[in-house]
Amino acid sequence: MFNFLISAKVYQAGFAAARGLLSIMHPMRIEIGFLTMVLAVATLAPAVVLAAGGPVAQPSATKTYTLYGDGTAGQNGWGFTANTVTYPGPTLYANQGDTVSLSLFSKDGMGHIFVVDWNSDGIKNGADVNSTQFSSTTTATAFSFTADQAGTHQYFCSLHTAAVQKGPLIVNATGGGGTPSSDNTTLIIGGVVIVVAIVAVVAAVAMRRKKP
Ligand SMILES: [Cu+2]
Repeated sequence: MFNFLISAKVYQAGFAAARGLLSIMHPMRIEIGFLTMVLAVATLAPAVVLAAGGPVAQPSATKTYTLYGDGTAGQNGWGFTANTVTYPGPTLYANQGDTVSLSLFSKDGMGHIFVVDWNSDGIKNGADVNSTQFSSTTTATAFSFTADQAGTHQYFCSLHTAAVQKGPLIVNATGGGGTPSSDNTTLIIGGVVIVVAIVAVVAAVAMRRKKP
């Protein structure tokens, strides 16, 4: 709605400038030139609005992480590498709707199961998603899930429990919350470009007709 108000302002300013230019160049053709511009802008404006504005969520992407799990007391937790295992483990980030693609390894050679604790109760149940059990220190076990719930969540190992292996998963909300301010900037630039282009075309046509 705000976008439409801005675009209307831009086009009004464009029309005023174009009218002034045309009245200097060829008074007799003001109305024809103006009508041409109105038709052209009416055709192009919806495309600009669609391209620049609207509550369109950013396209989903794939976030890729490598995680090493360790359930051995004194060195337990998760790490992006075998040598950086901590408790709690490193934060995994995603935008809502992203696919999180994990390559899972075992640091200590024991079996682990990676769980996303969507319902935040510390155990694997309900809508929680989990990998298969993995224990290889050298061969990755792949596990992907959709980050469909915005907010700060935790992941953990269901075999060693969250008390031994857990870490944060932050899912940023996208879409439905209005459009970033940069969208308005894009819209204004798009509107100005179109108006200037139309003025140039109409001016060129008017000048050409003026010649004998
Ligand atoms: Cu484990």
